[in-house]
Amino acid sequence: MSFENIQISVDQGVGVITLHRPKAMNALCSPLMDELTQVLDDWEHNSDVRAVVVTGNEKVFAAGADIKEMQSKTFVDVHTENFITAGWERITTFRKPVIAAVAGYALGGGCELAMMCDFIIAADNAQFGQPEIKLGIIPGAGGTQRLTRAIGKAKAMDLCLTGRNMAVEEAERAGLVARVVPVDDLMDEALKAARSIASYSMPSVMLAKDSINSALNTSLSEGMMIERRMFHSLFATDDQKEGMQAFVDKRKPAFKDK
Ligand code: DAK
Repeated sequence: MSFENIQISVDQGVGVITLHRPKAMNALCSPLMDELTQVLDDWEHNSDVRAVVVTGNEKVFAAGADIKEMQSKTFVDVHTENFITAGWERITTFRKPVIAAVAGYALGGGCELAMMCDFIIAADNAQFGQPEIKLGIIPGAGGTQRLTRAIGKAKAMDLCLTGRNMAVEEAERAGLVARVVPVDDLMDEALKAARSIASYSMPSVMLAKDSINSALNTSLSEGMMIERRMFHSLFATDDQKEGMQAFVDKRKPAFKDK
């Protein structure tokens, strides 16, 4: 597969998607989102891909949806076309873990795309923001919803209403990013994390992801029940036996995803 707006590679169980529209600050135009969807559709069923890293370049992760593409659209256009909605939802339904490796600007839809990933590893030059208010609109892909759940109402209001950027230290303190690393180490760190996830038993990795995601949509008691049932179900796998036997034998487990 070759694409115009992204670059892809697969190595050691990890698929890497690099957003690549350098002249437009990686603005997320519809063709780019379609390409992202196509790759994720393919990798969902590709057993060589056990974890995914989505990244940009050193200066920008993505500066949002493509303003020039949206500029002339009317309410009727965006509503009847269901403008860009379908492509944007794909990453949230991808079942294997996805890490966002963010350097530079992650603004508007760029910040929203990063938040759709399972966690964010950020470079020390990263900046996050929802500047849509400056364009006369509001966020449309989770900037008022996922951001509020991630960092709370006060900071989400501050960012969405003022449109200011949040530097990476503040983003880490607020709980938006999992770790901050020097910009030169970003891809090494993201790949190391993704490879370590890829080395585990896929059934347990996928159920861990499902269980954490259920925390956002359930009461604590319902979530605990989901977690308990998923925990119990993993005792039906060979990999649970292998993982525990390997611990007792003081050796590395050889997981088979069975
Ligand atoms: N769209 C289109 N082009 C963009 C762009 C964008 N978001 N961001 C930058 N560019 C283009 C610039 O126009 C410029 O193009 P030329 O003039 O060279 O042709 C080129 O990239 C370089 O940008 P700058 O000259 O501005 O570069 P600087 O280093 O000076 O500034 C910047 C970098 C990132 C601070 C600045 O470019 C900037 O503020 N960009 C706009 C950020 C922004 O407002 N983002 C929010 C966009 S609205 C939805 C899903 C998603 C969304 C909505 C709905 N659904 C699923 C329904 C999302 C909406 C948004 O993201």
